[in-house]
Amino acid sequence: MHDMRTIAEDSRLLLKKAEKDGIETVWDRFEAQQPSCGYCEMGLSCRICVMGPCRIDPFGEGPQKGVCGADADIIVARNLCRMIAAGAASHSDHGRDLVEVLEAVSEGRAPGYSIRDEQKLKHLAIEYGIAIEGKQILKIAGELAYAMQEDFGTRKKELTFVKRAPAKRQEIWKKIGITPRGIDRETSEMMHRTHMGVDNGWLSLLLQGMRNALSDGWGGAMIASEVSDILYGTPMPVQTSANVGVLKADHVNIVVHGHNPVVSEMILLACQTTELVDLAKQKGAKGINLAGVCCTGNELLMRHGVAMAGNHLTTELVLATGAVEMMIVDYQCIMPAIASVAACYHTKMISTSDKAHFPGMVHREFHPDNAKVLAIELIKEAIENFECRGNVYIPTEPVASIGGCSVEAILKVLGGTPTPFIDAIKAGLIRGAVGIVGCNNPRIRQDYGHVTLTKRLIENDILVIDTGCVAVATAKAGLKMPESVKYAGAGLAKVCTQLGVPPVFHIGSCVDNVRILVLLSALANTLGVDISDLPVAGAAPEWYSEKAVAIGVYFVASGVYTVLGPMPPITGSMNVVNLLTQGLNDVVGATFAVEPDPEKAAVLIRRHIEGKRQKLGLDSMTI
Ligand code: BF8
Ligand code: SF4
Repeated sequence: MHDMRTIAEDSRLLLKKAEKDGIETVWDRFEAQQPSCGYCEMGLSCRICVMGPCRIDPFGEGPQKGVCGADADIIVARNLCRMIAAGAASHSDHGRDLVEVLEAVSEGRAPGYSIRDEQKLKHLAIEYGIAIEGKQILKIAGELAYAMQEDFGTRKKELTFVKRAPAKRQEIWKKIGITPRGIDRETSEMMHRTHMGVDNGWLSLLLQGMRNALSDGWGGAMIASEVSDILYGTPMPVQTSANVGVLKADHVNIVVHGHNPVVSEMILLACQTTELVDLAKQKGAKGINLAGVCCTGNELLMRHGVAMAGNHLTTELVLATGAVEMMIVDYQCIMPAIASVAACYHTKMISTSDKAHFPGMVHREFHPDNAKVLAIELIKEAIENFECRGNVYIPTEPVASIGGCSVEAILKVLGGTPTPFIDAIKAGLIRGAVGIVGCNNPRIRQDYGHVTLTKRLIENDILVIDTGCVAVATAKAGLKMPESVKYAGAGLAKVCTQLGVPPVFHIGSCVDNVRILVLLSALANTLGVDISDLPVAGAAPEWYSEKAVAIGVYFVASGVYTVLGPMPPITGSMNVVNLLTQGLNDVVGATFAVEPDPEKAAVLIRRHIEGKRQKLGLDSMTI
């Protein structure tokens, strides 16, 4: 049975252990929810106001309108747009937290934090029109934080980073009126428009949905990614390892979970202090072992090579090892069930964000001014907890992997410009590139979508760039070492071998999907074309979250054809389905496709890439 739930060996073995220990997991709860509500699956239920809740009968026999008169198109579009708004808000609020840390650093209110990439700080300040000549670095940081905060509000006509997009793309956005103005403004307007009795045009709603998503991709998430680099360093290639085997039976194990490096970076610093390492040794451990899960894990992996214990569906199972002294969480993708798993073992569960409380966790709130001290206190408590440990079961050996493939790192490997990469594409050695992003979802066998699609693409000479939980899946599957070229086609293998890089690049956490936008803009600008002309695509084979919806929509609105695994809740409106899968081609030059089978998704993507190659006048194969 567990084989059907996951392809990851560590998850499979730990599921057996969890069963033995009487632990309920996400898969059990998923099964208990079946069959799920058909109205909700089709997007046909509405609970926006209390004249309802309402539902539309998809068979045409029952009601075709809600109490207010909203039809299927309106209800489906509104529901989707509210998903985009929630996703954009999540990334963007994460970005705001980083800007506030940057501001606190500039004012000397954040002990332990610093400016680690002055170069990037200066570049961004210039991009924001700030004069930097003769100014102290902290002064520049303060002015940049202020200017970025302006991007969140309503004082501008367009976001600063919109200028990063190719000119042709900016023109398209302008022409159809979806250039994002303020980060918070677009989310706020989206929520306004979807209130009962405001925007009842399914098309105009979806256009605002795209503008909202763009305010995430070219706004809030881009700020989150860039400011993280300023504060914690721009990633460069780094050796790491992945799967539950990164936990060490003879060490104090601490796991960070969530998304924002504001907390996890301080935890890392605390774990490295000699005093605490000595304390761990006094308590009979060999040292302190910090590991990550989900995206805050990716943040630490990218910048410091911190090992990765697992992705979304492994988060409960990591605790079932009995080897974790403390799990420290911030926000996003943290299942509220997780503390009840920890309660079966000695693991202490700590929540840290004023925005995110969880049942069964001890709440210890992190702010820039107390983070350093609090991190040390927590690690001490984790060390004290080592002696409470019971039996430990760490069933697998970790798999070696390379992370840290920021755009800067990729350009460095290429000698400073994208030209060698473009030459390899022109020569047909590399057919194209695909960004595979997103989550795990119990609807799909864990990691099967990610790993199968990645393998099919690289064996057909398509470079894969991944983030988030996909990046963890392919690391666990051993696809991220230079030796992994054995899985690649001859052309891609040749280029990767020459450069000494793997055929699958780990480009970061989910907010780092914006690095893909920056990379695509660089490629498009070098070729003098739009992003939608490039032989590239996006995919989210196992997505689950509202954030993933926002990401998918900003990919498509930026001109990237994107294939989803799970079907979004839109099938109740053929107008919405047709627009997203066909009509958008005429509007933004890209569409969505939905294909749960990764083998078939690979064929769709290869066809798309070969089509784009042909249009660009590059050689073409028939698939
Ligand atoms: O932001 S990939 S399950 S952990 S939502 Fe969450 Fe999805 Fe993982 Fe990261 Ni992204
Ligand atoms: Fe029903 Fe309209 Fe209210 Fe939605 S907004 S719950 S469709 S009355």
